[in-house]
Amino acid sequence: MQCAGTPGSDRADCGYNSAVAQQASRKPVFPPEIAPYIDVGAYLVDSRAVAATLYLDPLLKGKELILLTRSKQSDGQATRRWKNFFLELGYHVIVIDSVAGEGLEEVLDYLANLLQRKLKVAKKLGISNATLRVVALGVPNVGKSTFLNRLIGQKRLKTGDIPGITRGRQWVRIFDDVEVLDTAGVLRDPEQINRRKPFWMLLNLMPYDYTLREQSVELLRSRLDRQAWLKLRRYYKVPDELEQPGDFWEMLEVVARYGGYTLKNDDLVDKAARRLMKDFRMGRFGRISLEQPETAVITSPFLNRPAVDDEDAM
Ligand SMILES: Nc1nc2c(ncn2[C@@H]2O[C@H](COP(=O)(O)OP(=O)(O)OP(=O)(O)O)[C@@H](O)[C@H]2O)c(=O)[nH]1
Ligand SMILES: [Mg+2]
Repeated sequence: MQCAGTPGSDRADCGYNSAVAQQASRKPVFPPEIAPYIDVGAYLVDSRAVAATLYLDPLLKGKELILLTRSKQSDGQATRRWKNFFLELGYHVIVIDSVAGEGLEEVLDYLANLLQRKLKVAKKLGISNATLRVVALGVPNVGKSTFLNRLIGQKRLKTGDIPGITRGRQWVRIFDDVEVLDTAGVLRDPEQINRRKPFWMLLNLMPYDYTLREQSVELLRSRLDRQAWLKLRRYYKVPDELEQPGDFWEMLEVVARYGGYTLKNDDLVDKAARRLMKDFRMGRFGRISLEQPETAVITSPFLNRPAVDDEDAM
């Protein structure tokens, strides 16, 4: 398989892409036969690009817990509207930030509540040691392992800022009666992967790929409101009279000008694009959401009302 990184890109990029191909070929991230024993499918979804990072597994229908993560980096109003969007569909949803610690108490309360209900049902059936089983799911690098480490309260699972850190599955007992399963990134939507990729590259959910740079930069440019542009202008020391960039090229010219170079060859275009995307991720232009519930293309094939959440469903 050909590596899709920049020509001459390192082996890590190529390794990632073969992992992508493997998972996109519908290799399950957990054995389907364990689905009936899982109580909660905790879906980590990036609150900056909810539709582009959303996957729901039909095997866990009715057990969804949607976690809108990295809340400190997304636009708060957009995240609230996304929360309402899922609530109206009947899903349970919690806004979290695993690094800042936001929303984790609410997750623990939610799990404690489910555990109580499971224990009650188990007692009725004469089962003495019931365990609540939670599986963390989501696209590569979205923050599954970081979230679980925060729940556990220790760094038990390997994390890192490149996609593909978790390769296999790992069960971890977090309390006497709660177990969590960490999984590798799920990519089960081969038809829609190309639409999602520019978002993923912006969010560092996949390695830099020069063939996507125009789409990714244009995506970001088109989402910059006046306030974000003013922040960017200040950050890159752009003269006040300069108009907001009208296209991908003008956008990169701003970055290059700040760096003291011109976009005279492909390497320098890449340099400017990488720099812009990194600064966006670092929050230099403020908290930006790339998708809004009213306009986003939502393609997760399994997005519909979950089953009625009652004790019998446990
Ligand atoms: N600011 C912020 N950073 C986060 C958050 N969650 C994860 N990260 C960062 O995102 C990067 C990826 O986190 P991981 O937990 O390794 O992601 P993953 O989904 O397990 O990744 P894979 O195992 O590669 O699929 C790390 O650098 C984390 O510090 C969050 O809520 N807020
Ligand atoms: Mg991981």
